[in-house]
Amino acid sequence: MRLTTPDDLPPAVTRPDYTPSAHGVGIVHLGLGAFHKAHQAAYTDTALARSGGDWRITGVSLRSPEPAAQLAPQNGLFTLIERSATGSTARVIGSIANAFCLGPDRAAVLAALTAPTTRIVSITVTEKGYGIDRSTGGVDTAHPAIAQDLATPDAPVGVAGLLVWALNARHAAGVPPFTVLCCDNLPDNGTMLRGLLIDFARRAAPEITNHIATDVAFPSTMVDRITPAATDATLAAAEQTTGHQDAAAIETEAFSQWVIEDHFPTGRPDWESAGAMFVTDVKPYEEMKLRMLNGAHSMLAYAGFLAGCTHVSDVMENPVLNALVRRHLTAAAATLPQLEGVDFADYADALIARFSNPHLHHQTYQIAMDGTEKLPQRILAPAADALAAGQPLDPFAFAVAAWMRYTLGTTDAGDSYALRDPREDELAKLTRNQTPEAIVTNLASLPGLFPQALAQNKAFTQMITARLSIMMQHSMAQALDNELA
Ligand code: CS2
Repeated sequence: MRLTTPDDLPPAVTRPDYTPSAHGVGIVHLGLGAFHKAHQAAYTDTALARSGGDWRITGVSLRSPEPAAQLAPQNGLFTLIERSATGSTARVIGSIANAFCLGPDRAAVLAALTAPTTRIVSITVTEKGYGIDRSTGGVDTAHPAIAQDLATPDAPVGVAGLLVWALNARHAAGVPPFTVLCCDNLPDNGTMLRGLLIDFARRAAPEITNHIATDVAFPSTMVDRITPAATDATLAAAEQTTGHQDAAAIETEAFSQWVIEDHFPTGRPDWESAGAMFVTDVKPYEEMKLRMLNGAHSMLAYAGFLAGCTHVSDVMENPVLNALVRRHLTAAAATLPQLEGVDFADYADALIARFSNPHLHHQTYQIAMDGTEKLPQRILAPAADALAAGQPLDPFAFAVAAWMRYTLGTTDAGDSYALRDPREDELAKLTRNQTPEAIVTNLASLPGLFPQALAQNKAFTQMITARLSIMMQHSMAQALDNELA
């Protein structure tokens, strides 16, 4: 039988400690993917149990019909399997009240965005979902959703278009604005989204620009929970544990972290009761996580995938790669200002343990996607700081070379794979039949990617070229051996 009620679960499965239907909706979430379900939905579930409130979630996927098709027949319920190195637990989450897909459910989504009861709109659409021009901080007019929404702002399909449309409609109706909560792995994510919306509004609805700039809160957040894409094995494990079929089940790690700027003029759930940390400045936490966790992740994904490692835990079992992950974490930590109460060496140890978790089947290929959207904040910004401070650049040069090698789209054995990067056509043009030198020069001058100081630094580009040459002329395995020789 399908999971449709929390009332009929075996004792080993944790159920919502509240009556979901007794709580109204206060949050609209854009981007109803695995990460939202493992992170914000889980925090909200705990906060509802501990402190109550009308804070359930209307989840919206902007394009894919699957999340709503899986969740709606289950009344929004789903199983969250939490796996640590030593064991697994399962809980059923009750915080999602509605699950919509923007296309077919447009009227319901727009109604939710304009409802006075909606006080927060949170977002996880991945780095590429926003349509930010990284060189200006404004909109990328070539981004499909931005282009469409600028042309027809009254029928929005993307994040910027929907939010500006909804803030405009609320303002016109005298309804206070919602708080906009970006939960993607972007630096200074609240400020970034604010800049994007202001630029979009200037072009599409100038009369609302001032309201967005002065009256709308955009708290920044650092979000963390490693969440692999669900597989058939996930669904089978959920069914075995709960005794119910669950098309929306996901697996994640036991660890989770959420650091949030406490700026919610229209209220918020009691997320601290679920372990969230409220601070006045999220930036140092964000930088630590982006540069250490995500930076090491990207490096190990490119090098590991090409060295034949399917999962992150396989990477960690390879002694050379394991040592390179540690080296990368140390180099990234050296670029960070001190953060009170946090020891970066302990944080690095914890990351090594998390990456090594053998029960989490997190694919290197999943992390490798969208490299052009991830590299700037994860690898290139710390590399630029390391350059300015005279710190070692080899770890960053190796990571960049591994990404460049990956963009070629074939393994050392000659098998091809899909790149899955929004700029893959551009990448193909710049790299096809080129020498390592030309590839480095071409990719380093891609707009919005390399900070100028790095692109123009011969020593750094030569360090990348030397490594890329070995990767292309020999193999990733050879490059790995050379790296630690
Ligand atoms: C990963 C992240 O896929 C990726 O790019 O680096 O999704 C990572 O697992 C999360 O940020 C962990 O919080």
